[in-house]
Amino acid sequence: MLNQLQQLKPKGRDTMKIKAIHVYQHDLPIIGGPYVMSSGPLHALDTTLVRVEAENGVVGWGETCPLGPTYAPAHAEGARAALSVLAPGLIGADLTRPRQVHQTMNALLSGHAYAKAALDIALFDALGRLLDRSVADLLGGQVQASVPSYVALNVAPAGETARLATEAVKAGYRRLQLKVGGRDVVEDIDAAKAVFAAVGSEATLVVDANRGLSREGALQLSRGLADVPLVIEQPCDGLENCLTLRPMLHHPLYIDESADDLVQIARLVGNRLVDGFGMKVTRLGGLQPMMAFRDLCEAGGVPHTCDDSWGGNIITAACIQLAATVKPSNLAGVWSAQAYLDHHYDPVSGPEARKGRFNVSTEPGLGLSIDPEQFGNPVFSVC
Ligand code: 0XW
Ligand code: MG
Repeated sequence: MLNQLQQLKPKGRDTMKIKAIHVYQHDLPIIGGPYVMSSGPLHALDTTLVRVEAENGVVGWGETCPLGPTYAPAHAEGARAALSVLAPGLIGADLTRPRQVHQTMNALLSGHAYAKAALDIALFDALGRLLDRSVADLLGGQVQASVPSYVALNVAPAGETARLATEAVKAGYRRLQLKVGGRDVVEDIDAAKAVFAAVGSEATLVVDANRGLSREGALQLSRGLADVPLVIEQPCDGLENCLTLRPMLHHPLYIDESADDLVQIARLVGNRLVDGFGMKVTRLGGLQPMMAFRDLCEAGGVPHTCDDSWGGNIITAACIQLAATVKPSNLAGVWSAQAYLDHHYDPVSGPEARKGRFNVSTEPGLGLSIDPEQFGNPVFSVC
């Protein structure tokens, strides 16, 4: 697909160069909140949206929304500051060459993958519109027409968690991620046991501490739940803390926050050091590097999610389009913050899970139609 495009006559190429980049700040209050993880409650988040315009008028949208300033080495103002460094250097770049754009971004700014990802996603959206193909097509083609979603359950009393788990299973979800940590481990054990008693084998149960447990706490959790089939996700801070625990756990180990480098991930997959990943599309820099991650995990038979930390329709659509290209047996699920948001960026086509699954748009790009007016004036524009 891209190869054909890159054979276009030179005159046609100028029209596919980036003409302008607009960056918006947008508040995402959490409805039905707060969202509670081991680090505590969150009541609202601050997302950054990127609109890329090509010379021929084609537009693409990207998004990045850190989960507050401590979930990862990322924060909202940092995303916009990084984008202010990157954007000027991308004017005139060829949007049909995402690999070249990444090389340009890396020559302009080290790190800041979560900010680069917003530009990457916008370019894939624009390229899809240019070629009249979905982003999934640009990523190798979708292999399923819908993808499974999953629900994250707050750190909460056992009875409340079991009730919400029962509701989620009734709604069609077959994977539940129970947030643990930040309290006595005995309460986490009680909550997980209550959820298992409520839904049993109707759903895959994951307990995710978001780095919030000590090694001893993680061992106590696994031993206390030895007879409950579940996955333990990112129990402790630090990759080696988690890896050295794995032989002592009664459960499979997923890594999330600590999986932030493709070479390190290759080691984890190649040496069979983990059982899966909770993976954010923005963590490695967007859809371009996520293709390598996807293929590496498929080759190694290591399942993973296609999530992001937070965000609205744009980031959810990007996760869905990528997930649609993942071998179904290797896809653990697609989480979306949409259930916590009071609006869609695209009221007509904004992704909504139905019966625990997202339908995969086959429309060009991300399949969204977004009115920039809803976000007010850009924080800055470069052209
Ligand atoms: C459940 N998520 C995908 C959404 C929140 O950002 C946290 C994250 C996780 O698994 O850690
Ligand atoms: Mg996680």
